[in-house]
Amino acid sequence: MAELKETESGRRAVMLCCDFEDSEETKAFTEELRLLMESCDLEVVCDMHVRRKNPDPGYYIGPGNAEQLFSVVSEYEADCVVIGTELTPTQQRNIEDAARVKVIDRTRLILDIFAKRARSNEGKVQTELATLKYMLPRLGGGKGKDMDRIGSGSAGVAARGAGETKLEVDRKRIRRRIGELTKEIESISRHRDVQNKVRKSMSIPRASLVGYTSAGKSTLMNLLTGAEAETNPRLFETLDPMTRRAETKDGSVFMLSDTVGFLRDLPHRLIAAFKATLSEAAEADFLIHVVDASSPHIDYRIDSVDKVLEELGAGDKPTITVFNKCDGVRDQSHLRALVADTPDSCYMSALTGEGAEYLYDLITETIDGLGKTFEGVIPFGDAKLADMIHTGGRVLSSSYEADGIHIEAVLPPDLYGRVKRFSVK
Ligand SMILES: Nc1nc2c(ncn2[C@@H]2O[C@H](COP(=O)(O)OP(=O)(O)OP(=O)(O)O)[C@@H](O)[C@H]2O)c(=O)[nH]1
Ligand SMILES: [Mg+2]
Repeated sequence: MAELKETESGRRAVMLCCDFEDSEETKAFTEELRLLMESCDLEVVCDMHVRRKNPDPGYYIGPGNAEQLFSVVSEYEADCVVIGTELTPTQQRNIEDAARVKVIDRTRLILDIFAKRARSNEGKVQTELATLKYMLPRLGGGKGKDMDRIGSGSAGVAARGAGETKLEVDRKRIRRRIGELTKEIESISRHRDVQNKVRKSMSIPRASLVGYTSAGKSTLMNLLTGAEAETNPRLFETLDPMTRRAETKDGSVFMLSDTVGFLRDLPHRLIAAFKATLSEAAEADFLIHVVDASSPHIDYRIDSVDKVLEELGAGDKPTITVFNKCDGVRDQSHLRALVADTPDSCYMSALTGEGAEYLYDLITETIDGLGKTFEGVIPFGDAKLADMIHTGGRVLSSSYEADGIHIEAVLPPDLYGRVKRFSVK
């Protein structure tokens, strides 16, 4: 599908970042671009920085710098230039003309990684849609010839109507495909809505793992639920959401979802295309934000995740922050300071299980905070409700008496609503 061509893998690339300011953020952003490039098998042969106050509307890096690129590319015998931003189609074309080599922007890199990782139909459809929308305004210009990489069927010359150029045919084909994919995504969203309703009707609290890519979400998922989600240091290992039942040590049951990781300035079209997948976070009762505590860029990443959450309308959900990978942090006092400064947080290692008990305590507290305490007597004729309380709530005491089942439990609001008529308080 939309992957960079086979021949582009393992290619020599000039990495170019525009530094609008000199900050830690700029450093973090540059390091991340390098990782994205490596994930696309591009070898960074030259790391170039251009200082500017503002992006140039026609050339992003400015016409002079674009001209200079030509000699850098020649000197390093590079096959392409990667620029750390999303370029407008015009900027991309202009830089390609000046540098006389293919120019790949950051969005294209991320789309390519998503295309490589997508396994499920949902992941593939969402990635293809985002890619086509990215490509449509870029067709026909520069060294891209992006159309050659899309889809399996090729609308060649024979498929053209009288007077239509190849470009027009390509555009038509892409628009048609975008229409088909949009419909497919609507049906995926409907299916997800039904699933969410079913989960909601089970009256079990729902938690969603969120965090920067590679923070250890899937590793934590496996620890808490016994699932066997793929874990890998590569970026964006998880694309397809997974939900499993989990239970804390003192019997609080919850459903836990793992989903796609976040990244600074995740391309907007990707967030839009992945709305169905990302809605796991927006639907959850509470979030578990996993942070890689061994990274030097903790604040930058927390901030990036918070921004995406806000965009998804999940910014004000109850959130537990887990400073993960504590086994890789030498400075333990730093970890303790992080936890002290962050409400509802703990540090642990999802890999070794060290510190998991603190997370379990926080989950219990959060679920209790969501729920209501029920104290009542369930008639024997409604024993099913007692079963639901045992499954979906945290039972503090329960006994069979002559008049029914006496139960004291902390229940999620939905379930509390269903049994409150038997409350004795
Ligand atoms: N040392 C150490 N490594 C960890 C820990 N948790 C996860 N890892 C490693 O970090 C890498 C990324 O872990 P994943 O669980 O795949 O991360 P993720 O957040 O699911 O990543 P994406 O799905 O790409 O967003 C893997 O190589 C894990 O083995 C930890 O507590 N300690
Ligand atoms: Mg993962």
